[in-house]
Amino acid sequence: MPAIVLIGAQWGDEGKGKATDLLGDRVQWIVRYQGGNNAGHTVVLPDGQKFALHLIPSGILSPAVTNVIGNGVVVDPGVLLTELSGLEERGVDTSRLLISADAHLIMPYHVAIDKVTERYLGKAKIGTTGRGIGPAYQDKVARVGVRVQDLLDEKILRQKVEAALDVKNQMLVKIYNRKALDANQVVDEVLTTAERFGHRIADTRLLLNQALERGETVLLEGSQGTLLDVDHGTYPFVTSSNPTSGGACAGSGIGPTRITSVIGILKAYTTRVGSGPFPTELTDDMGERLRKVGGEIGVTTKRLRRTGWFDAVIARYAARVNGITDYFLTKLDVLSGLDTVPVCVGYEVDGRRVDDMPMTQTDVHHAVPVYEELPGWWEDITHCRTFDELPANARAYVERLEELSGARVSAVGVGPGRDQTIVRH
Ligand code: 2SA
Ligand code: GDP
Ligand code: MG
Repeated sequence: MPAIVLIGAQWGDEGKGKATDLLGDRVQWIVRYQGGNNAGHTVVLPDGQKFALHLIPSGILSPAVTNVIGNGVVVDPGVLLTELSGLEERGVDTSRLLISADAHLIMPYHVAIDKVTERYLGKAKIGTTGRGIGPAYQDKVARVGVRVQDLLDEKILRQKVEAALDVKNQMLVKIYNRKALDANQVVDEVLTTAERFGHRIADTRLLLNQALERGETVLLEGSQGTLLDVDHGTYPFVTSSNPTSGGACAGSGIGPTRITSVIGILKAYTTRVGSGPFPTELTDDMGERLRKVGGEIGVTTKRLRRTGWFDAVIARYAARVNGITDYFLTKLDVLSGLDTVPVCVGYEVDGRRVDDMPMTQTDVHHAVPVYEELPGWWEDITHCRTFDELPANARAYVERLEELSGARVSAVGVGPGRDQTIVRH
């Protein structure tokens, strides 16, 4: 009766979509437990077809899997329908998608407030995806959110939207000089949309626990990454949910004793999209090279991702915070063609050497990476399928990262395709 958690170990975009897809034939259920359509998970099928998933779990492309949008997710109803019809147009069977009755809805006012807040923050902006994620979670915690189950009771829905707009319209009009939203229009629109997915609303907490009791396997797919976690990340430059493994229980209704392994997805270098500290960031030609060769462009917003060298302080931190049992090291192929590859083994903070994530954000901002130079390799490794086929220096790179990172590296990615994976354990 195992539950497996799969999380991003850095700032997201480590290749979680590919890893989830890879496990699709070994699990019966795949669950998204936090975030919303801020996520962008890429899956490349064996026939070369490429899919970008935002709200729907990456398991939708595995025919035998039941997919769940868990209670911890925030759901934009319009985006859900667009994503569903986009998949259906490409011949994907979407009948196996359920949505938790307890998930919260992203309403049009959340999107408006997200965008306008960022604009007003100016240089201090978080660099959000503008999808209304933060404002929707704010309402959830403030206990004024609208939940998926409210779509089943029009009277309650109207009451909640009217109460919310009483406050939000004041904010939009008086503070941000924007137009007020009409409660009736918001409700009518959301109800029209909901008619098309009402049959998917379910008590997913109960269904998942019953599945575990029957001995089925559940994969909990994190989005974003450890350092974007609202508790454990580089606050305030974070998302508004818990992408770390702890969030998987709260966001799905599965108890922690069910979890048997935690797979950390770790890129062979580092990227970040949005504002905030990034100790190993490269703002020179080498950063541009990593972005170009690695195709580092936001899947949701098309923003260019910031790039930098591998940071072992982050990997060790992620191993601890998530209880990682196995690392899947992705995008090793992107590093081919370098004479040497620097790896950050620790930081220097105001003249002090530190090996672990500093306690304060001020120190994270001041952290200067201490590098170890590892010899590079020039061979194209995208066709390698066993660890032994890799050039000696590429193997040594993986082994050194494993030593530094606090968990074994069980798989290595050498390309975006499902088969471009070397399984070690
Ligand atoms: P938000 O919109 O409130 O969650 O933004 C807060 C911060 O979280 C970051 N964030 C992400 N970082 C990496 N990847 C994400 N998904 C997309 C992708 C991003 C894109 O797969 O490329 O397309 O831009 C993601 N989602 C949220 C965000 O950049 C803020 O730093
Ligand atoms: P996610 O948000 O963690 O699912 O990752 P994204 O889809 O946002 O970004 C990862 C990108 O890397 C996608 O374009 C993937 O197709 C690609 N990718 C995943 N694994 C590998 C790999 O091992 N090598 C290469 N070159 N690309 C990979
Ligand atoms: Mg992504």
